[in-house]
Amino acid sequence: MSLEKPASERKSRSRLERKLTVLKLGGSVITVKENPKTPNIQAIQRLANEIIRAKIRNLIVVHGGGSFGHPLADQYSIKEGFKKKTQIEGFSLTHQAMLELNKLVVDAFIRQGIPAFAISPSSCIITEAGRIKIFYNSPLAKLLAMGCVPVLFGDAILDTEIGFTILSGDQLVSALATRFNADKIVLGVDVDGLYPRDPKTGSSKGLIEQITLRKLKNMMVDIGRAKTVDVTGGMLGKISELIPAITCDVQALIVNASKQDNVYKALKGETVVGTLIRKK
Ligand code: IP8
Repeated sequence: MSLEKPASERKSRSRLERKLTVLKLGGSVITVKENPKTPNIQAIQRLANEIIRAKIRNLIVVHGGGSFGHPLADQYSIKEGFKKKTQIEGFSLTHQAMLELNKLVVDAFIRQGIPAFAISPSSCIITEAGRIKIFYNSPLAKLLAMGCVPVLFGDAILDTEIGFTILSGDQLVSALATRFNADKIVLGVDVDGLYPRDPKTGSSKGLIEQITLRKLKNMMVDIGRAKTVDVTGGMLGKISELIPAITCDVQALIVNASKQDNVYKALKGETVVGTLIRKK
């Protein structure tokens, strides 16, 4: 009796062992943040076009909540956990809103010829006090082996300690990159990268083009000591979620996905304006 796996399974494994990119499309890029449940269809279509043109083989896409998930999650305090019955409606509504946005994204991808396949994080992940605890990732692995592009999203999710919570797309990106041995994370946001100061308050100077994990952590400690708010417009908080993946040698590239061809260039490995974070 041969213990060797059938040829089909061997092929699947070798595909999975190939390096992979995890792309996050920020909610502020693919939705109009000021108007509840308003997609930015133009941006979604442009990004779909950039992805297909980049001809990336192993790719997982995660998108954020923007004006679909966040207003409802805030209204019903979903992140804080299950405290009163009236929140259950909000838990459902937040998830449904994310499904609506996910459908728009996946439809646009399929129209462009991307073999996209929607995966609901709440159907395969359970958190413990807000951190991913259980992740049934076999369907995702099989989809990748088949050449599909799984498309996930930040979601309203069940939690072993607090009943339910919000799983951010950023935590999900990091977990996916680590579990699937990615070599690169591309974080598509609505600013050019990491600044020592918030670009939204006027300063456009001083974009950090490259930073090591050690320097990044020092920067976070300094900001913590100064007890100031996150001076990078929330960016440091997002990046702190990526630390587990960067520690495992995954490179993270932050680019402005609101600007034409930045995601394309980042996926292709071409020179692009942004911030590259490496372990060393
Ligand atoms: O926009 C949160 O994901 P994010 C999604 O990546 C929800 O923080 C449901 C608010």
